[in-house]
Amino acid sequence: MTRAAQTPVITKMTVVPVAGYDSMLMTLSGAHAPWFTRNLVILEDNAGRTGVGEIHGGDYTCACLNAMKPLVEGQQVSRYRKVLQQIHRLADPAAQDTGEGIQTLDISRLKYVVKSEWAVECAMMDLFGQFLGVPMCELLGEGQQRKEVEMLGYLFYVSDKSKVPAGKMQYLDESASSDPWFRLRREEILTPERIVEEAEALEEKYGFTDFKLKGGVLRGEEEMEAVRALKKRFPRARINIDPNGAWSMAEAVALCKDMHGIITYMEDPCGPEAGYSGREILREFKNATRFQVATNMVATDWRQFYHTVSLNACDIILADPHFWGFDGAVRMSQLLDSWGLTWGVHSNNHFDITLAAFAQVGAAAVGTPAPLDTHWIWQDGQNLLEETPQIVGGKVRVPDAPGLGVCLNRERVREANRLYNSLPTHDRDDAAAMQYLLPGWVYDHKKPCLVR
Ligand code: GKR
Ligand code: MG
Repeated sequence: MTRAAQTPVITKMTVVPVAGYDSMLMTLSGAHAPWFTRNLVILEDNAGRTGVGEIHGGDYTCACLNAMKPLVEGQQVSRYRKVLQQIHRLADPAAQDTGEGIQTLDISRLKYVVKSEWAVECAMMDLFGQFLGVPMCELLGEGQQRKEVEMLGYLFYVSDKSKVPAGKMQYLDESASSDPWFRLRREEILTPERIVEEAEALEEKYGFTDFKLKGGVLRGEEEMEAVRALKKRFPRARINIDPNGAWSMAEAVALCKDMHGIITYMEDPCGPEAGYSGREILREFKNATRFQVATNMVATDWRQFYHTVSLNACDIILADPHFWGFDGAVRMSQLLDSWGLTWGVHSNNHFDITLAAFAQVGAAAVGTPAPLDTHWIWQDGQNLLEETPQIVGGKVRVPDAPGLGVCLNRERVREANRLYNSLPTHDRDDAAAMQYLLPGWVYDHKKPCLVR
């Protein structure tokens, strides 16, 4: 009798918490700290291969990953679905997780929307793809759909970092860089003219043709002025704005009524109010404006997705693989495409491992995806890979190499881990830096962060 064929066995799972530097990016939640954190999963198998995955940072996610080790080590790389099933069976929901998700962008809840096991899925698929000699996107959904994946230029307002006392929170200074984008991204950018400069620098460096402006910072009218200036400068660009639900429905309708032909679609313009869920309010916003609506806030799991679709509340679902899994995100693209809806990807600050993972998931997504979000342009230069996938002409090329198609730079990973260990806190806190700009500032999900 012949023995069943064996695929390589995972001999070791290592979880490496890492950190990198960020700009003083402004959002409804406040001001980004000078650093951001992530967790890496590094798997080794008995064929001498290494698989990697990257996911959100913080102690909670790190502890969840460490607890999974006994379920991963000793398993064959081909059994990744079984391993994930086991993790799901045995995982206890966090006692503090109300299941509410991030309808009000309360970032303390993001860690429950992010599912740490998807970093394990990524690393196992990386190994399995390497074993089979095929890129990860060929293992997802209906296989590889495209060789290049369109990304958008993610524009942020940026505050003046010198307002934060030196020695308290030290932001990176790149004023001596020879790269115009690297210099600009660490400077203050708070006016429509500066937002246009930001887009110009991004077009020049990465060739983006589409842009998203992160709103929820200034008064809605001022942000719309920036959007108009962008459209004037880039008439062919698809432009959207995402205030993360900061506006009331009445405000959102008033702000958007004259924006047809300028804005391509709206992302989470309003959220829950007056006892109605964000899904119901977005449906009413669509009725009133006829704008297409994208979300990463009201559909973050399959149950929320059911209600979003039942109400026809959104047209574009930004299926972050860290929320939905890689298999889940691509499955979502199949559903959306067959219903005439659109798929995209949401992001948070990340390293280039996630950029490579977005390339794989974007390559496998069925239909015509919206250009994918990425924060990586704010981190470019702090890469953890030997060869970082490049964004050229606004697109990231899917590596031909098998699996995720990447190779870790171990020294850079060690450095990023050293930075992580030197930080006062590992969880995202956008209020701390904000309080230097506006003393006593507290989060209010219905008020842009600089409007108090
Ligand atoms: O980086 O602060 C940020 C963003 O505001 C992020 O937290 C959002 O989740 O980019 C995200 C979005 O599209 O809503
Ligand atoms: Mg969003």
